[in-house]
Amino acid sequence: MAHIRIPPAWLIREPATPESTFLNRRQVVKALGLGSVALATPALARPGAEGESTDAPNETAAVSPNVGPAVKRFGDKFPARRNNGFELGDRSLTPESISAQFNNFYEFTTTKDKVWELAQDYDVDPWKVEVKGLVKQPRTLDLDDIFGRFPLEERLYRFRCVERWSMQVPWTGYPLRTLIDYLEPLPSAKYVRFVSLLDEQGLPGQRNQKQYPWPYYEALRLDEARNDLAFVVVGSYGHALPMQHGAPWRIACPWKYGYKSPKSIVEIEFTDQRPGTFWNDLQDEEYGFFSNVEPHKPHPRWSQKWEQDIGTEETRDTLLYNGYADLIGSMYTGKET
Ligand SMILES: Nc1nc2c(c(=O)[nH]1)N[C@H]1C(S)=C(S)[C@@H](COP(=O)(O)O)O[C@H]1N2
Ligand SMILES: [Mo]
Repeated sequence: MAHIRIPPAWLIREPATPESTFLNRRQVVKALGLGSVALATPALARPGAEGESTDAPNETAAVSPNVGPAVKRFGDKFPARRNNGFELGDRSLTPESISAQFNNFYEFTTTKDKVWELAQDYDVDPWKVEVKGLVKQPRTLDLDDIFGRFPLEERLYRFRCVERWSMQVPWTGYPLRTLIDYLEPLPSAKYVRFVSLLDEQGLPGQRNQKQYPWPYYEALRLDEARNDLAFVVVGSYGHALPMQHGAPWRIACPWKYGYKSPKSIVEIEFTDQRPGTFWNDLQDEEYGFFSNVEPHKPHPRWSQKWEQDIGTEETRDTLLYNGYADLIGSMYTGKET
């Protein structure tokens, strides 16, 4: 496939202004009424956790696409050709200086504006992905498989967290269906389960937050995983994926709340029974298995009718399936979600 190597306009970024960025992110969190552990169940939230986000901003912080030595060797694959079939409509792309410094990645910390710093030096090379369960042949994938086996494309996707913040990101990767077809699940397989990395030594959040059932795990029904929108992500903003976004690879499932898009995946399993998922197992009433973005289905602790853009700080109405209803089609018609 021909890759047009013209750097997209958003690669030419304005100089990062970390202080205002950090303060702004904090204001968003405040406006949303979210502490730094908003996603957590009430029982898991530590008293005073909200205070964490008032740390002095790091003056020296700058945007750094910390792809690490791991994925630098795949640098020539970026930027990939953009697939123009995915438009953001009325929204603009979120600057990388904002989206890459405001992350949910509890393996590092629950403090969103600290993840990127803690993730900075994490090395993901070598990386193995175990493929198991109802599959023609169990196998182990490595970085060459993940980065090099399928043609890469760039897609502009909306992204909506259950906590009501949203952003728009240029992801690079390929349809999850492409990977699934390559792995050849058996006809009896009905679900695909993903497990994220486990590394107590290297991941402060796993070391310090023993109340969580590490490693993080998620799952999709196989028809959801085969929907064209479900995307394997290996890059963002025209380069390999930085650790804070889930290097070396993660899922982007943009019609669902963010936690359905697991990061830093080390295991893929095909099953015929619906697998448990991290947040659903912790708090079923708050985080359903399907967790599609549905404005009229409130979270028990807040309405989902509106959301706030972390880039523009604009508040707007939540769209059904995050604006992807047309592409979802009849996937949920007549089925309980
Ligand atoms: N392994 C893992 N994957 C994860 C999470 C996490 O804590 N650990 N957080 C989820 C949540 S709640 C969201 S909103 C998105 C955030 O992705 P981003 O930080 O790249 O924006 O990642 C999802 N995937
Ligand atoms: Mo989220």
